[in-house]
Amino acid sequence: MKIVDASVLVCGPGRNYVTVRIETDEGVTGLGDATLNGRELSVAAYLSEHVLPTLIGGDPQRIEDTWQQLYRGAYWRRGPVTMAAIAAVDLALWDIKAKVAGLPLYQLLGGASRDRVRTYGHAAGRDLPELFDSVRARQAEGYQAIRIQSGIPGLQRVYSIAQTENTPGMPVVEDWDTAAYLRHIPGVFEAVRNEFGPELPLLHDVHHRLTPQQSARLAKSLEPYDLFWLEDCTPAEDQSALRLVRQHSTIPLAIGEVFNTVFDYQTLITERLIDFVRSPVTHFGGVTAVKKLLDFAALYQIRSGLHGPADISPVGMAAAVHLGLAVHNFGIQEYSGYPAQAAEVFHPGYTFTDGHLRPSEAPGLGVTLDEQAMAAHPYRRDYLPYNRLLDGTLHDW
Ligand code: CS2
Ligand code: MG
Repeated sequence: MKIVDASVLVCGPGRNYVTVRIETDEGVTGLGDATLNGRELSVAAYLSEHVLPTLIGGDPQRIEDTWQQLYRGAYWRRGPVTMAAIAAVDLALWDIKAKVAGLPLYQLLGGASRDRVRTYGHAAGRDLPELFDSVRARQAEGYQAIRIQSGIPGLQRVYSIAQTENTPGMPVVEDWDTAAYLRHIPGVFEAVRNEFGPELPLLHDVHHRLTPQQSARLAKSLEPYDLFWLEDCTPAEDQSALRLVRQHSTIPLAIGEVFNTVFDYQTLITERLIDFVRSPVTHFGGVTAVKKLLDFAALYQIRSGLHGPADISPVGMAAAVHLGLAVHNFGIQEYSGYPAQAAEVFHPGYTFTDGHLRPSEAPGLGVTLDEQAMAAHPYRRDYLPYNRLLDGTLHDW
């Protein structure tokens, strides 16, 4: 079996997605997700200029060897662009291998360790009534675990709360004030617990905005509300930052959605500074790399909580669901759904019921693409927002 074609498909059904399609001489096709939010075309160019031409004529069954060649052979290692590109190829090759075997991907990863994959959804509101409505809406959709994000008094534009109009093609600038945030958030969790009871698993994402000292204070103040996890409290590239948080709190910690390799986790895992790894299957070198990460984490009783917002395409999400069904140390899967137009392009195969995902039983990842529909949704340049403090200083994500 040989690879005869490999291409990059870029589309924008409600938001931008980059997909890799690898074709073999035996007519088996594999799909991979190469989406890197706000930097989409850099991965597309990395693939089409530097990676995909080297695959033609190669053996699609040699997944590990292809991974090593793309990682070690390029000289330039790591980084989100490189690792998103490697992930996309890796996913497409696993898709092909599982289709050739006639099995859903999870069967090649050891088979099912559970019946279904628990997810968490996103609730957010500018104030408590809006937030409570949002929690109820997620519960009505079936979610049994919910991430809570809230507006902050005095701040007009807070990430994932109020949609702000931006100059088309330019990033939105949002507001941040750490002192106001630290004052407000514990009361939000107290109110949510009082309203929804002690059993609903609650999560919270800090988006890397605090110092270790501020994070330790927040973690202590949230302890009475029994969070499932506190996510990304400190800037992720500083692994030692979580030592201080750990010394002061038993709150479960999750981090890693911006990590690209296991080396970003080395201190965090071996010193047991976290409880959940957050990397997506995409951006981290694919199923091959995340499976190894999870096996390493399992030695330290650390579980998965893979990144799964709408900027992980349904192709990447399908891979995460197969992996989540298979690995023993599964924790929870983020799943926030997709813009309605995405369903015209991606037919993901997996199903979502009662807050749980189940992979397709079709061979491979189980995802199919409608390329005609794709043509109706072209790419449009778009950015993530960023933050400034009230005096104009640029702040951490
Ligand atoms: C967030 C993401 O899902 C999460 O936990 O942190 O929404 C993140 O902001 C985006 O994926 C950035 O692309
Ligand atoms: Mg996050």
